[in-house]
Amino acid sequence: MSLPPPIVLSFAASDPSGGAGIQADILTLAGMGCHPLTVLTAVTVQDTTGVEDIFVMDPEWVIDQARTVLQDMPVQAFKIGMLGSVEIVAAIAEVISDYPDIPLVLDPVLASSRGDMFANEEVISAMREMLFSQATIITPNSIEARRIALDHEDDLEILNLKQSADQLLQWGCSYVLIKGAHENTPQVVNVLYDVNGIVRSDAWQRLPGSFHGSGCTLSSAIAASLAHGMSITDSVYEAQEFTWHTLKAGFRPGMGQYIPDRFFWMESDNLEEEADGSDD
Ligand code: PXL
Repeated sequence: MSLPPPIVLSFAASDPSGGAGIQADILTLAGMGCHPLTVLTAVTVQDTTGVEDIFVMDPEWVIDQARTVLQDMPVQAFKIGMLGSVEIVAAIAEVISDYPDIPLVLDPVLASSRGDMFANEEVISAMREMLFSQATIITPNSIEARRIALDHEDDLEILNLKQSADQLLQWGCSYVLIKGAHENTPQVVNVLYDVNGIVRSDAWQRLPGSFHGSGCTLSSAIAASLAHGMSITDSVYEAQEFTWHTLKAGFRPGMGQYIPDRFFWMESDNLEEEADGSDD
């Protein structure tokens, strides 16, 4: 029997389309050689065109799912996606506070890429108060970064991204990765900040099309890299590279958005390319 791969526990919601949510996390973690443990926070009803309904889990069920697997298996990283309610934020905050040495990647999901809302003002406040100080890294897009940094929905343009990052870091997370896909720039520029300023900045070719699940893929890929023992800066780079390739290989299975291909590397062409590279 072989040794277990690194284990990552993801708290997230089900997306039956397989594009985002816990399904994205499972595919990404498996694609990056990790074993996924999954704690469901909610069940959504959605396809590739939009969200129709959300059923939020009872917080006791969230706690029970997590405690049961945590008592059985050692975990190398936590990842948190859609939360669903203030009570679930509190439940997860309580569980993970017992594991302060395990890195935590928090994707502060406020809405789907199509604009379906997943978090209200109360959930945003609860995240700031109970989860940010426990997070190794949070991964907002630029809209979420500005929104969470402010106490109200108005004047979203008054903060630049550096100011937003500084504000988010003040709530206690070690790193903030602000994703730039929504900014009006020729390339997509993702910037990693800590309290001293910019740690790294990576520019990627902007790909055509609208994707469903890119944020879940990126945050899970960071958690997978951390679970493999990589540093935070290397994890952030590795995860961006993995995610960019999943988008480049993305496919459109339905009538809506493209879905990232988390197993792009299994394409025979890609495997052959890699084999050629290793001969150098
Ligand atoms: O990408 C954010 C996200 C997270 N979780 C679920 C989602 C989405 C986006 O649609 O559906 C369940």
